[in-house]
Amino acid sequence: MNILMTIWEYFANNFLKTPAYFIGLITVVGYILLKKEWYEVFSGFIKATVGYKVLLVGSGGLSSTFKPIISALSNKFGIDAMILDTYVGQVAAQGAIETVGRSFGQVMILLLIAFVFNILLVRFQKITKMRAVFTTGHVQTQQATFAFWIFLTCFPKLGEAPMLILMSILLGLYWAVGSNLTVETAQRLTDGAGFSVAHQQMFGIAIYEWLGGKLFGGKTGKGKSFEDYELPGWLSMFNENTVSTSILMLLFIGTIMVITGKEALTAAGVAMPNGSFLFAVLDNSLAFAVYMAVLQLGVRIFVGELTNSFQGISNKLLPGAVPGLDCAASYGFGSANAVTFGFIFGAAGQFLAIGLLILMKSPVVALAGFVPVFFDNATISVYVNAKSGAKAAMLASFVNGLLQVFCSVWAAQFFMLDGVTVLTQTVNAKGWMAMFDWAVIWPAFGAIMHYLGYIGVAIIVVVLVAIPQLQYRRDPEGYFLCVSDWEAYKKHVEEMNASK
Ligand code: ASC
Repeated sequence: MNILMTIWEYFANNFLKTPAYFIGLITVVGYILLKKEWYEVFSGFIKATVGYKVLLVGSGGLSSTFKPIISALSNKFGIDAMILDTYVGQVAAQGAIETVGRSFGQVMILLLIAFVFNILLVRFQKITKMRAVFTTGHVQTQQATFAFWIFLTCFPKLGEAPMLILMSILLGLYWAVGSNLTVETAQRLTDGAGFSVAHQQMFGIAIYEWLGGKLFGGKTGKGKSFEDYELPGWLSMFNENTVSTSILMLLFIGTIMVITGKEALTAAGVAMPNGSFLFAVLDNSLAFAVYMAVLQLGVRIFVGELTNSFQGISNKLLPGAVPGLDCAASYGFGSANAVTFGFIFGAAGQFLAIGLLILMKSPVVALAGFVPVFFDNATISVYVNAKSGAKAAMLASFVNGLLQVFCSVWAAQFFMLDGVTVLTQTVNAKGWMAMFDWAVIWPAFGAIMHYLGYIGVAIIVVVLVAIPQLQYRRDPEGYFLCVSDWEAYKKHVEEMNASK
C-alpha cells in the first residue's frame, strides 16, 4: 500500500499537477500504442509538452498582468471581503478541511479514485455513454478540495472510507458527465480537433448554449456570430482581431486603471513611481493581445500532437474516447473577439453585482478575481458565440458575471467559507471558486445533500447518469461517430437536417 501511495504521489506531483508533462505523457503512451518509431514518440512528447508550456505562458501572462490590476481596483474601495478566485477558494477549502481534522492527503486519494472512476466510466461507454477523460490536473485538484469540503459540511459524521467512496462516485461522475457534455460543441468549434472541455464551466456551456439558441437562434438555433459581422469604413479595422482586442482593452483596462489611480497601481507594482502613467496603461492593455497570440500559438503546437496520439489510446485502451482539456485550448479556435467580449461583459456583470451587494449592505461582500472573470466568461462566450451567436454570447457572459457573484456569496455563507463563521475565521483565506459549475451546480448539489442526506446523493447520481443517456438518445447514430469520424459525422448531421 505504501509503495502504491508513493508512486501515486510521485505521479500526482510531477505529472498531474503540471499538466504540460501530463499531456506529454499521454502523447507518449498514445504513440507507443500506435507503434510509432522512437524518434516520433520522442518528438511528440517534446511538441506536446513545449506547446502546452507555451499555452501556459499565454494564460499565465494574462493572469499575472490583470490579477494585480483587478485586485488593486477592489482594494481601492477598502472592502474586507471574500475573494472570488479558484486558488484563494482552494486555500480556504483546504484550510477548513484541515481545521476540522481531515488531511489534504485524503483529498489526493479522492482525486485518484475519482479519476480512475472517470476512466472506468469511459471504458464502459457502451453502457454509460460517456466519452471524455478529464486531463486538467490543477483544476481537478481544486475541484477535489472543494467537493471534499462541500461533502464534509453535508455529512460531518461520516467515516473516512465511506465518505471517500461516495465522494469519488460523485466527483468521478461529474468529470465524466461534464466533459462528455461538451464533446459535440468542442468538435464543432474546432472542426473536429478531437477534444472536449474539462474545466469549471462544462454545465455552464451546455446551459447557456441551449438558452442562447432558444432566445437568439431563430429556427436553426444558430445566431449571427462575431466573425459574421463585416464592419464597413473605418470600423473595418475592428475586423482584425489584434486591433479590435487592443482597442477594446485600451478602453476597458484603461478605464479600470484610471479609476484605480496611479498611486494604488504603483503600490501594486503595476505602474512605476517615476514612469509615465499613459505608457503603463498602454503596456498593460496591449499585453492582452500579446498573451492571446502566445496562447493560441501554444494550442497550435500541442493540440495536433495530442489528438493524433490519442488515437492510440482510443484504439487500444479506451475505445471512442477523447481527452478533456483546459478551457484555454478552445481559444486557439473560434473567434478571438468572443474571448475579449466575454471578458468585458462578464466583468461588467461581476462589477454590477458587487456594487449591488455593497449598496444592499450585504453581510458578505465579494471581490472579483481574475480567473473567474476572464477564463469562465471567455470560455462561455466562445462556445455560445459559435453556436448561438454574438448577442447570446454577450448576454450569457453578463448574466454569468452576476451569477458568479450572487451564487458564490450565497454558497460561501452556506458552506462556511465566507470568513464570517467561527470555523473559517481560523483559516487564513476566505473565498469561493466562482466558476459557473462551482458557483451554481455544486452549491446546488450541496444544498440537495444538506437537506435530503443520502437520498440527495442518490438523486444527484441518477440525474448525472441520465444526462449522457439523454444525449445519446437524441442521435444514437451520430453520438459515437462525432468522436470516431468527424467528417462522416458532419455528413450525417447534414442528412439529418435535410430530412427534417
Ligand atoms: C482555472 C484555474 C486556472 C485557470 C486555467 C485557465 O480554473 O485554476 O489556473 O482556470 O486553467 O487556462
